Amino acid sequence: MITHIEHIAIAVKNLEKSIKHYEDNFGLKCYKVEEVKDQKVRTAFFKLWETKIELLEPTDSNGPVAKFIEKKGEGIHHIAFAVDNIKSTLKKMESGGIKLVDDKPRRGAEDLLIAFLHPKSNNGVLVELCETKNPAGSQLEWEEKV
Ligand code: CMX
Repeated sequence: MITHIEHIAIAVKNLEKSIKHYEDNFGLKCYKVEEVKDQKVRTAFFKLWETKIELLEPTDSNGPVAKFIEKKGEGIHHIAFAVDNIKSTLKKMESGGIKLVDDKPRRGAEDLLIAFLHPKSNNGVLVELCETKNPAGSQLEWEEKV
């Protein structure tokens, strides 16, 4: 049901400084900066084949990334797995006893359908499931999934 690692997200205090770090020292190219208002973050994306590195900078001290940095400092915030069908994956996870943060998919960065699984159910790692929009499907079909 998991096809690949969609992204690895890193919590950072200063997005511009961190973008420069990954560009200058790792030779990666940031292709997009996007604010996700409801998650209280600004994000920056780098592509490495089919996997992305996502930097997360908090925009509000009450948001999940600000709380994470305050508690643990900068570092890996979550791992996101790409799945073919997020709804059925969530159902399967829940029936297997995994604690869900989101019991139904919602829209995340890059216009993906996403849902988080609680770190307490995954060896202390926050896990995100992502289903990419089917390019062949209509917007309506996609909306119906949310
Ligand atoms: N990775 C591992 N553990 C984490 C964590 C993370 N990213 N975030 C929180 N935790 C742990 C805390 O350390 C804490 O553990 P202890 O009880 O052992 O101290 C526990 O989870 C509870 O943490 P909290 O600070 O009290 O936070 P909440 O319970 O209010 O929320 C969580 C935790 C995971 C439900 C919340 O952060 C969440 O809903 N996350 C999903 C959304 C998100 O992270 N959005 C930002 C990214 C958005 C994007 O990529 O676009």
